Amino acid sequence: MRTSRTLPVLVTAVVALPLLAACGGNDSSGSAGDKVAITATDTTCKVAKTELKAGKIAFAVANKGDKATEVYVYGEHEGAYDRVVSEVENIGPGTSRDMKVELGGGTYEIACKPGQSGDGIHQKITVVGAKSNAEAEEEAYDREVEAEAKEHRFEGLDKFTAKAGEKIEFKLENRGAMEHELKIFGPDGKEVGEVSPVEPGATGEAVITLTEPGTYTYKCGIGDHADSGMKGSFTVS
Ligand SMILES: [Cu+2]
Repeated sequence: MRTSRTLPVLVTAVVALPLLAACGGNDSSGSAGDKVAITATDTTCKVAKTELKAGKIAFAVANKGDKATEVYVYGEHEGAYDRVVSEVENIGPGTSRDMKVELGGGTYEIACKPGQSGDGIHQKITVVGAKSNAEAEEEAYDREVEAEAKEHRFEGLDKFTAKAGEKIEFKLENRGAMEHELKIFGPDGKEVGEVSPVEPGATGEAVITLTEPGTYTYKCGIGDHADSGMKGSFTVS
């Protein structure tokens, strides 16, 4: 009985130590722990630190605006900041989301897009350190296309075209009641990549480089979905 009475005191002491440690020794102002805060409103996009160290960086995005927002990290490509390195979408008003990305040395732009459309509000950041590694480059892409799958058709791809060499992130939102996937085939009929089967209500993605010009075809490879209408084509020029 005696020993059990002293136990809560001990637990309190142990818990209190890490809390005290967390309060001191934090040298980076404006960040939550090791995260770099991005505060988005309907008219501003504030990045707490604009000079960062190369490596794995966690941004904590807080949407303090009235509209849903999305935040992008753009890398530089031939003088323009239009190479998507990372993004987080559908951040509702009053909510926060984390965005983790590995950045090599160089300059980047962070863009908040209130209302999830347009070019957004850009803030340049400088990353100090070694140039980006191959792994991070692999995840970067030129732009994205959003498609939806239903029984039995794809939507969002009928007007899609691309230029040869473009690296596209295909995003597939499954708005149907069955599992669907998106397989893409090059002009020679060989598969160039796929968004693996996606559960109803979920979203899947794949970054695919459209190397050769020509007519590409796509389909859902599950069951007889393609024959029921889940197929199509697009042109790469
Ligand atoms: Cu399907």
